[in-house]
Amino acid sequence: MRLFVAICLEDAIRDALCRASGALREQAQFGRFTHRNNLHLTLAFIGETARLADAKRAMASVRAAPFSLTIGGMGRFARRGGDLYWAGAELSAPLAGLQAQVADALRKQGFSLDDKPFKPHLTLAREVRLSDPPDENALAKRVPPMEMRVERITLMKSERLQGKLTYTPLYHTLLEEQA
Ligand code: 2AM
Repeated sequence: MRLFVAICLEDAIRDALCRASGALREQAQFGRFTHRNNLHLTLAFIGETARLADAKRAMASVRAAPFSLTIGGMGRFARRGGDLYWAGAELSAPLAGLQAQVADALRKQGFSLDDKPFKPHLTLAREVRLSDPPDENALAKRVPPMEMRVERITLMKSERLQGKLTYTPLYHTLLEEQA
């Protein structure tokens, strides 16, 4: 199975992201837009594995306090064949600490993760082709700043069901105030 660890989003945030990606969809000649249910912030991508118990053990070892996540802005990663558009998330100290802890816990369980620096983003669309892509400043204004309280992280399974990309939560770790 294909696994990753994510922060799932509140409804109000999903709504705002859908508004921003809807506007992009109207302008685009082509794009694969993330379904509302699939919007998330990835903390670690595990990839294909059969070791679900080890992934859960890593999740269970994470100790972190709830924190406020700031989402906002939009950006673009240029890709051949169509760009990836994302909404930003602020790399605050609690988010960076949590991501590092999740990655360490997974590595301790023997998973090998990408060691590129963490760039928190919420993918809104892939393979987007736009004849006149908005410039960086205009894009940044398309998602207003929003905050949400992060109280759990989730181990997700990613699969295609009847051709549809489907994410299923398999395990949660609650974030709790640390003594
Ligand atoms: P992306 O949206 O930037 O592609 C599920 O695929 C999640 O894991 C997505 O948020 C995806 O990020 C992330 N991810 C990170 N590395 C990945 C990889 N090598 N292959 C697929 N997804 C990856």
